[in-house]
Amino acid sequence: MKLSAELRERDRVQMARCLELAERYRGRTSPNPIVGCVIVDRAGKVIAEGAHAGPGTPHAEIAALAKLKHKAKGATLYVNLEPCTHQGRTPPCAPVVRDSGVARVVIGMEDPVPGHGGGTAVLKRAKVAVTSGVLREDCERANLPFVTWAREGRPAFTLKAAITLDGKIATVAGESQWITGEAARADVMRLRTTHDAVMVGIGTVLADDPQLTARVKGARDPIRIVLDGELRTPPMAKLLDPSTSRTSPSAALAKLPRVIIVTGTHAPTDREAALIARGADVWCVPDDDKGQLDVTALARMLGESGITSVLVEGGGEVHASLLDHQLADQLVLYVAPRIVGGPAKSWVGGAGLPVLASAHAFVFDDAVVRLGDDLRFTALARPVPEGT
Ligand code: AOF
Ligand code: ZN
Repeated sequence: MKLSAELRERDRVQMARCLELAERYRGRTSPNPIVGCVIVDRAGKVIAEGAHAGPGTPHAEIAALAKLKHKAKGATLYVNLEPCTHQGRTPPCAPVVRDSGVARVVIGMEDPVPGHGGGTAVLKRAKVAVTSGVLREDCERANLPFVTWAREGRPAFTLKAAITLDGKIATVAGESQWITGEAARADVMRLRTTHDAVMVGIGTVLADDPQLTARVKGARDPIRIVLDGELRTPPMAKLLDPSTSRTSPSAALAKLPRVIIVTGTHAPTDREAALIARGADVWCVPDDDKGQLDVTALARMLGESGITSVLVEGGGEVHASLLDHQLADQLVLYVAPRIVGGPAKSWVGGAGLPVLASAHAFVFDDAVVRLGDDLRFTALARPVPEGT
């Protein structure tokens, strides 16, 4: 079907609205996607909207159709993810959409979960007009965690750092609090509420004793993950204090522990019991002779647990390790207009790359945002071209 320019523009506007509705539940739907749905009548007037609120609750299409008692004759239904055909925690949506009498369905992107697609075919067989790929890039971007998890079986990792203009995370004397101002630090809290988990290295736990909770009214706390090759996390560390976090990012993740300490095969076992007694789970992953934990194995384990997004808050060795293993999916950098110079630590450690051509490559994403005196940059990993 050839669409008029006017209709194509209307499709984009309604798809953008679907993403806006979906966005309200970011951080609460894992391992499910964020999905929004808009239904318009023949005149183009919105008659119902819906969004998916988390595992076990109705999918977005069903939430919107329920407001019309599942009858939408001649209407157009917009949804940022192809309607599903599988029986999961909830029944398949495509047949419900088909039976509602809608004349047209506009989809942002196909379902990336193997075996969950096929909704388009179900609709087309019933002579429902289907348009796919409206704002596809935005839809894929909005569901980066879900798409990464569905395609690669691991969470999407966001590397976050607060840095000076010369890329440092501390002065030569180790002073780091605070590089960025209050507005940037408040934005980090928002990031924590929109990720399933927050991960740091043991160095950060020993230096800062952080809680790593969201501290936003009404928000849920992420699961806390510590990379700790030798189990040096003090049992009295603040992040192990049961009063620092009671909530879970989503109903499907509620069975997971609040804190996961990840260690290697060479860790002293006598320290484990004290950490478990404080409510943490201790996970063991392979490590090399330098004590480097296998982050690829960890990523797989996190994916198997249904964690689809992890905010990595440093330090530099953790960031370097994720970059080196092609696990840095997006970056959020808060840059303060200050310079400290010298050999102070930069936000990425490791051995460094000698050849510019092999530098980790990113594409700047959203516009730069001003937060008080600071700026926030976001970037997405540039996909490695096939065959390299
Ligand atoms: C959602 N929300 O609005 C749509 C989804 O097992 P379930 O019932 O939780 O289904 C999850 C799958 O359903 C998900 O992986 C995706 O393939 C499909 N579509 N999921 O959570 C929605 N439309
Ligand atoms: Zn569905």
